[in-house]
Amino acid sequence: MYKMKFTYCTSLLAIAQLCAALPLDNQESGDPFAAITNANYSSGLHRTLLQFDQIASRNHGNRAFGYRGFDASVQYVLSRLSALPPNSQSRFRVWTESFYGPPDINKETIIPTFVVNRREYTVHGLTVPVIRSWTSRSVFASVSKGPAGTKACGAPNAPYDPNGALILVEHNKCTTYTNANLPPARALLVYNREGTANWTEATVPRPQQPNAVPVGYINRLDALEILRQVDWAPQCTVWSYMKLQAKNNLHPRDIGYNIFAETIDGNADYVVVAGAHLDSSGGSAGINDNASGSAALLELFDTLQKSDAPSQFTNKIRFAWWGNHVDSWISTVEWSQRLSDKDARNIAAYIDLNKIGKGYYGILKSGATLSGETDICQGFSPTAVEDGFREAYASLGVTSTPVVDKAVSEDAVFRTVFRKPYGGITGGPDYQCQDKECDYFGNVAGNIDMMALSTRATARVLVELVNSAHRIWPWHARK
Ligand SMILES: *[C@@H]1O[C@H](CO)[C@@H](O)[C@H](O)[C@H]1NC(C)=O
Ligand SMILES: *[C@@H]1O[C@H](CO)[C@@H](O)[C@H](O)[C@H]1NC(C)=O
Ligand SMILES: CC(=O)N[C@H]1CO[C@H](CO)[C@@H](O)[C@@H]1O
Repeated sequence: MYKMKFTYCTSLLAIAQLCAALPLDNQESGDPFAAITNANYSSGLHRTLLQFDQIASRNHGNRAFGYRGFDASVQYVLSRLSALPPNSQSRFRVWTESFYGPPDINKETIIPTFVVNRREYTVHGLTVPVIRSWTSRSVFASVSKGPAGTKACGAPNAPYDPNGALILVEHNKCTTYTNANLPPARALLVYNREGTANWTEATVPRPQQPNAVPVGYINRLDALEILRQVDWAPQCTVWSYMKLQAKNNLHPRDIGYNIFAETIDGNADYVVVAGAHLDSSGGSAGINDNASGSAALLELFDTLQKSDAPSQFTNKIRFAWWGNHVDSWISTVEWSQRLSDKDARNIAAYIDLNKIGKGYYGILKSGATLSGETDICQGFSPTAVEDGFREAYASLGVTSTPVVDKAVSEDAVFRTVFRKPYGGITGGPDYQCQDKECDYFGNVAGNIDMMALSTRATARVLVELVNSAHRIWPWHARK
């Protein structure tokens, strides 16, 4: 079993025990990564967060997707990424990828799409209540198989379960579908019986009474293909997401940008991604939420750009500033679908930084260790990121707090679509100022040193993962 090893020796005893076992080039004196793992990020973070704060002030007080403050945030990050130390070449490749904002469910005809393993399937006639009740434009859930026959119809008035699975059942002339006889359901997807025609919008049965559980209709061949994955390894969770798309794109939509910076050197077969979302919510400068994570990444980028470390990494680091969190992570969802199979395979792990400007030193505990879900089906160590942060914070002498991670943020696609080790850090809920006007620079001003420690912890985890990814995930190696 792989065991994280950190080279940060905090006491004389630790030095004697740990450093003795380390190869020469990792020792403190010759450590090529010390410039980033031991940097004090305080003054840089202070400056960067003030700049995000000013961007919000100049643009109606927010940096929200679809508004001027977001575009200005994108320009700001790009200007930082293109700044170079004198007489030097960039150690990073920098690029942006655009995506469309979510459709307006009040103005447009919406078709839901069901995505399993990056393949899209059309769902017909999804009952409107689900669309209205989804505050977000996509929903992540596991897939499971419902009972056969009339059992699938269930009994009236059984509750919709927001944490339930998307359940596939064969059509059996039910006039109503509820989840009474089913595992907890977020939605039922009904497929046509053998020998019957594919569903169309015109042929899906319309329920006679309001459904307690939302129902949609999916074609048999599609359902059987998905169910084969569920049957293939019963102990593994099959993840999916349902997203809402405009049918005709009649209304203009906002365009957003994800920004990426990836080290030029290093083995492209193992890319450790570290990301944060750049946008704020509508009524807020979003300095803790989540300029804090974006600023930490910018400081790590700057420090790496000025050091020799990027040429020493075994594998690659990719920083990501995601463009839209507020509308259900549409930026990561769209990106995950467009990535080529090769690029998807090459992702080694994901680290998310979210609201690190306040609260505690929270480490997201990955789903695998919470509920016994067996992501090990994929053969990786699902807790690599979590373990890394625990050790990094310990090496910095601070106490960390485990935080339940339901993977409902930018990390969701890494868990459910790519099935890669994921995790990250967060200061926890900011009951006072989240999404409010008071989330301006003053909300975090007293905590910059804390944020700097978290940035340093992130540097340590990044260095460790980027240099060991090929050992943690050897199966992934090329044939
Ligand atoms: C980093 O620098 C700030 C001042 O800019 C200081 O307050 C803080 O204690 C330093 N942190 C560490 C860990 O040395
Ligand atoms: C029925 O739907 C499936 C999957 O959506 C498609 O592959 C198949 O061609 C369709 N069959 C007919 C007769 O249209
Ligand atoms: C404004 C915004 O998108 N805030 C989000 C920041 O991240 C946390 C954790 O993922 C979310 O709960 C917030 O909604």
